Amino acid sequence: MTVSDPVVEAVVATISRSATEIRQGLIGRRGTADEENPSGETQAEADVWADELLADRLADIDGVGEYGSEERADVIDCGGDPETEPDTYAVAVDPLDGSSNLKSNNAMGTIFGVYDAALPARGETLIAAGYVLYGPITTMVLATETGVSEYEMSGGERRVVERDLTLPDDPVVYGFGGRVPDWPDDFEAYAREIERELKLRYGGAMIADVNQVLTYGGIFGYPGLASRPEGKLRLQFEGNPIGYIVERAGGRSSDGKESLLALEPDELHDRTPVHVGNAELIDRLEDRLD
Ligand code: P6P
Repeated sequence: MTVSDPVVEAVVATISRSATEIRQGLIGRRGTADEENPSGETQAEADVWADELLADRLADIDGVGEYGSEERADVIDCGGDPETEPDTYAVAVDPLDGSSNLKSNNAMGTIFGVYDAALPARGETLIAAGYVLYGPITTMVLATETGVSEYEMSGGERRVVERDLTLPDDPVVYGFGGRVPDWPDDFEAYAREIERELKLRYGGAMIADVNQVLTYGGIFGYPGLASRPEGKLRLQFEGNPIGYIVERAGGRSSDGKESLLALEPDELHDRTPVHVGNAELIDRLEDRLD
């Protein structure tokens, strides 16, 4: 099932074709590079390699005006201005979300967002967002204005397995990042309520945990911490794309106060608290947080 916008379809097809190669390329790249990413985190060899592979291929697409990555300090100018030129977009990528799971061989993935604006941009300017999940099966979840679809990936191609993916009404799972002693009191109180109602599913890679929420219903959150009130996750590369997907699937996103997609970014690598899941759980969270 292709996407109607030809530029978005070209981006999605390029990432689909690269997914099999990235998964195969993880073998032998489980070490760390001698570099840090712009967020000050030690890069995995695979982070750098996957970013270079995706940058080369996505920057070449007509209609991709900019490429931004969690692994790069600055946006790459691909020869178009998403602010002034029609059908010209900015692509933001987290090449390997959860790459620290490589060492333990646990799930991780690639996140992408297609913004109809120059980066850094508000999530409301997204026209498509998705992720590839390197799990037992390589799958892609893709959200556009028309809804959310899930694909199984094989041999560089994608096959649709779910055309209208929506959050189940009755939540089942939850996963909250950060250490409990570092949670603000109001978030801890909320977490104590939720842990009595739902089952814990937290694996260290946001998209694998979010995929559980999309499959079973529930909530994933990485709150602002006492030691880091801005939270850990990046707005452009993690919060906005995942918020877009979950909202298109009938759920909500929030930084604790409002939809992630409404947040006005200052910098390309801004961090934000991220909460996504069933609307009633997000509403309750916002009511709980002072
Ligand atoms: P922690 C991975 O590094 C990531 O950015 C998200 O994918 C994940 O949800 C979170 O950080 C894990 O953080 O503190 O549990 O290691």
